[in-house]
Amino acid sequence: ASAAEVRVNGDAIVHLFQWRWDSVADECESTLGPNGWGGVQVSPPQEHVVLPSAEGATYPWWQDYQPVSYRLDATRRGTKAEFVDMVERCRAQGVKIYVDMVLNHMSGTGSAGSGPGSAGTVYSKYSYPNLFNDGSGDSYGYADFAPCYRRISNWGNKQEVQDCELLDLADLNTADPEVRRKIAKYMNAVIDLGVAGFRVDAAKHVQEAHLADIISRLRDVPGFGGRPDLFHEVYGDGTIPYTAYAPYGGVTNFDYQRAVSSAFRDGNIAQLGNLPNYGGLTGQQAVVFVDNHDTQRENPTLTYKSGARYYLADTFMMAHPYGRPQLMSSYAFGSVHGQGPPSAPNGTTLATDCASSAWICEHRDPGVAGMPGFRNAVAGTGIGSVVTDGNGRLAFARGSRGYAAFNATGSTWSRSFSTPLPDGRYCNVGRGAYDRGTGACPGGAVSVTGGAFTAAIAPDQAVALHVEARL
Ligand code: LM2
Ligand code: CA
Repeated sequence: ASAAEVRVNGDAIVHLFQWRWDSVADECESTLGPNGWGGVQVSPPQEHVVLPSAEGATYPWWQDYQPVSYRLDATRRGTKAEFVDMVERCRAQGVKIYVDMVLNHMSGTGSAGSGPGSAGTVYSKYSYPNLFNDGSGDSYGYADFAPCYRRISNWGNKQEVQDCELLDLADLNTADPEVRRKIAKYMNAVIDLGVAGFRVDAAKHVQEAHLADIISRLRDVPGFGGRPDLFHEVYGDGTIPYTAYAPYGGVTNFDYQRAVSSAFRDGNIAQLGNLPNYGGLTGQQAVVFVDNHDTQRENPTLTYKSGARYYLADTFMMAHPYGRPQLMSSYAFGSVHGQGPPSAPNGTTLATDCASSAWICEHRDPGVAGMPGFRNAVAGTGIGSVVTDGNGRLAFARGSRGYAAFNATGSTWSRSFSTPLPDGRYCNVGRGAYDRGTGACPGGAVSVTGGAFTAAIAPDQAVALHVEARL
């Protein structure tokens, strides 16, 4: 297809955590493309350790954060052919694939100390003899790892945080241009397949100049065109601020995550109209989220387990212009940190079934499904006409293209809202996606007359109206 024929959706990304490649492809066609999602973050596609039993879990999800080669041909989520098919089917829907890129480290210690990986490569910590299986002989040996060779102990020392081992994981010596060449070789291999972006895992643990050099080696994206779109996973602090990584792409904003999640949990949202630059990041620089795969386990302020209030926070995140939203989409999990996704006895992941209780599929919730459409319709507008009522209620306009109201209290919010929206009948996309083709509007209609509408917003629900969903 020529560049003009390539459809591109907006900036909203959903993390289909641990989904099989074929399930992601199906979801792009059935749901993500039609609802206007711009991207999917997929779990790492490179060969990883395989742990039938570790820390109380069978095949823990975190196997994937211990790569043993850059081979794509066998992860628990499918084959290389299935990966390629996914990239192409999602692209046809305007949905970019973002690869979760583990480049700081390889495997760790303990039960993952050595063995064959998911594609059969024999490895041990500091020894990865066959990185590409392409006859190149590219490998990593002991000298390719940062000379610290021990776990990070002083988190107040930048050099140690970047050049010693995170969680005892073998820390790649990115000071060496040959190491950077091999990392970029893998990234270019997936770019050539059509991957359009990367979530850079543990970016804070890699020196900024080394990341800049790796990025400079990347090729343009075929299909969508342009430079690959990267965002860096940085848990900013006094030693290494978020802003250190802003010159190299988007940056994950955990300060936003903590502030916005607790504001919703506590019913204290009236202050969220004009958001500060959390962590020093501007809205253009920040990637924002209510939870991610780590916080939902380790710091669960709000997750799917919290119910409607959680989904309301996601609705807000999608409606507000600050940051690029990244929505978590989970499988159900209990108290074991490493509990893996629904799997076959051999450790390969089962197809996603959003109708089963084993998969949560937050992105299909009525509070979320219509919001990429809202976001795409109001892109480029600011916040106006802010209304509050007590601590738990907030409404705002997005230029004259959209309007949204949030009720984070236990009682119905009934009132008339003045809005810059043109008069007309609108679908409430805060309670379900609007289907332009069929005109289906599960969220119900709202009429704007004389520059105002009246609504009775149920507890922990929202109203969201925009000009592309006029009935
Ligand atoms: C990340 N971002 O910076 C990921 O978002 C996070 O999920 C990863 O941790 C981490 N960094 C490394 O990529 C997960 C998980 C850990 C797990 C690691 C590596 O949260 O529990 O650590 O992946 O698989 C496991 C064991 C740990 C052990 C380590 C190394 O849980 O006890 O440390 O492997 O063997 C001795
Ligand atoms: Ca490092």
